[in-house]
Amino acid sequence: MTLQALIFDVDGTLADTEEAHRLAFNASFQDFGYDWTWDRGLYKSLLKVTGGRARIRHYLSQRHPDMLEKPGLDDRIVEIHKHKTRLYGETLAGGGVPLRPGVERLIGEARSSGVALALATTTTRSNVGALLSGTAVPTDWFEVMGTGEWVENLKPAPDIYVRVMEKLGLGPGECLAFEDSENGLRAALGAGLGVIVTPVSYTEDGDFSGARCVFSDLGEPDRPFKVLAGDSHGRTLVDVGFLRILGN
Ligand code: XBP
Ligand code: MG
Repeated sequence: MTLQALIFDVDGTLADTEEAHRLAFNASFQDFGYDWTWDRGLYKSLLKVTGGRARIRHYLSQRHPDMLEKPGLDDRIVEIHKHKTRLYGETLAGGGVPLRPGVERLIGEARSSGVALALATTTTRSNVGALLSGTAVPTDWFEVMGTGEWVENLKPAPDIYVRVMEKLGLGPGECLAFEDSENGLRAALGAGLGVIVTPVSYTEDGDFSGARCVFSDLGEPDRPFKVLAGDSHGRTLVDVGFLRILGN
């Protein structure tokens, strides 16, 4: 195959953002006067439900089922989530969460090699902007930015990857996807893509069968990745040359 594009998930893959999301959810609940608190263990299990609004609804169905009967609950969830997004954006503006090892390097290298860049995420466009605003990677480097607003069915449904490839005008054999979670991996595999998984602490327990490779991160020249599954072909970092081999 000729590798034409790299499609990156955002949360967990570009940066380890889930802790900032968790704290923003909790702060929003507090500001709305609810005594709901998501600790790390609970949040890890709630991450199985992608998308903040669906996650809040799922939590209520599990822990506060009486809330589901309240009139106007859906509107209330939208308000809580909007406020959460504002708080999260404030935390991230100006580099609150750094990019993961190798991300800036690989993205820069793809650009200079003529390989297109795209995003396929469950989160909102404003959160992507907030994350990247504090980094050396501007949003306009991504030819396509597929965000949660684009699709009805969030990951693990393949829809977001299918839409992104439609916009790129490319097929799955010409692209590779980067994910950190089992839900993300299933979404990308469902769209027919080859996938490189770089888990974070919130997602490391996932079942990553079907991934081309699972690495601790993308690696840097002075900071090799750890191989968690798959064949690294003797490499110590993910670069475009290696991806061309993996894509085949
Ligand atoms: C990430 C998510 C998101 C974030 C929260 O999934 O599931 O919901 O946790 O962001 P992925 P929002 O990395 O697979 O895209 O509150 O904006 O949904
Ligand atoms: Mg992710």
